Amino acid sequence: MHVQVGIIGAGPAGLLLARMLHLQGISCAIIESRSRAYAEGRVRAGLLEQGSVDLITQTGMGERLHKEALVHDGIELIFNGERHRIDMHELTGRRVYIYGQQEAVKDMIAINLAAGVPIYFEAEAHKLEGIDGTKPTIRYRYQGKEDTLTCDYVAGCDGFHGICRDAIPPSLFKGHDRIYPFGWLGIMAEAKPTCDELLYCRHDRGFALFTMRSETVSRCYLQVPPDENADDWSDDRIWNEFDIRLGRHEGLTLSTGKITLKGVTAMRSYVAEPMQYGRMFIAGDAAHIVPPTGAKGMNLAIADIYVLAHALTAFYKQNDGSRLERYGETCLRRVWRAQHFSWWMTSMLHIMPDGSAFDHRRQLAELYAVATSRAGQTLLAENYVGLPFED
Ligand code: RFL
Ligand code: PHB
Repeated sequence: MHVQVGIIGAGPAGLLLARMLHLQGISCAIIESRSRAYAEGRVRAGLLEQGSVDLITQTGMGERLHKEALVHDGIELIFNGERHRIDMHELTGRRVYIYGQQEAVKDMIAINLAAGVPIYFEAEAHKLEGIDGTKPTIRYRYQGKEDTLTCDYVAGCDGFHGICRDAIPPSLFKGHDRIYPFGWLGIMAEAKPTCDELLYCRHDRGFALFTMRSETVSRCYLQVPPDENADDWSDDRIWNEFDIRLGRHEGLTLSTGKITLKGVTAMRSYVAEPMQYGRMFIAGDAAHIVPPTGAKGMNLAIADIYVLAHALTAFYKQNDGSRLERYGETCLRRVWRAQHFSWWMTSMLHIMPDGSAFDHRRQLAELYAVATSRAGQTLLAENYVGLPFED
């Protein structure tokens, strides 16, 4: 089979790219190692920036999102026994949306398939050939057989554990990595949200985040040691810890319910440079990872695709390859801003296991500096709702 763009990975990045290319009449196909049910059931992100929602809407994939998403104007920071609200809409004119990543993925798969974009599920790409020439080939295994997809360009949307990033020659490649000495225990619960906005809590026992998926489903996270076993956390222990880290505040009571899912996620920051080699471009988690505190992972994947889809369109429609040449450079400006923001939110809100009394006092001072000054709140809000897309 031959297509103009061969896409590896049916996560948010690969699926959005397929949709944007299809709308421009550029042929593509997606190779995805997992089954459709697995890709649609994977619980991950939940917060979309306004710009991500606008792009999903413009590409005709926002119908269910606009019916079901919860729209948020602000967040709260809770520290030192105090609640501080940041009114992001008043500060920036923009909002954020709560809509489960797997719901967005379901919508994108259905719309791509209905439009006739081929998605090969349970097809594992294992080798790229000729990406430094003019006819790249993706080798993959599908239904027990070896197969090939030839294309003009390869889009590596295959997540952090994919194969594309490793196809960049080591002599040209640099991976910037930071591992954090803690992880997040994440739960999903049949419980109405504790508050109708997200609560980011810094407590001496560790960070806690209260978020949600709907008016009846809570999604909450606790800072835990990175190698923590989720099975060591009974439901009672989990709710008790959330109760302590939330603290006592007038009009705010922890809402509890049946826990339907729990798991521990490691926290890291990672950037691959460059994000392209020859005729291959990497996008989303294949190229960068952020700790989830800033809610940037899926949004960065979407922002990369905005750049890549426009660059491929300029090449095929106007014979202008200059945007493709600048793809990685353009993306990395935003990627490093999001890296800084995600690192900043993480370091400001988590307890460092080896932190001294000085570190704790300094951290509280920083939180006061942000939460009690309009300039500080604006810096946080502008980054949280998302920087404008550029291409
Ligand atoms: P994905 O979603 O990992 O998709 C990559 C796809 O590639 C497939 N694949 C292959 N297919 C064929 N052949 C191979 N050799 C392949 N190797 C891999 C995989 O099966 C998969 O389907 O990457 P993508 O598209 O770049 O999307 C990135 C996002 O998934 C990720 O950044 C977010 O989930 C991160 N994230 C959050 N992002 C946000 O914007 N807002 C949030 O609120 C947010 N919260 C989170 C998060 C991630 C979390 N975890 C579990 C890591 C909360 C958590 C707890
Ligand atoms: C989520 O809803 O899963 C979520 C929201 C905000 C974050 C991280 C995760 O910062």
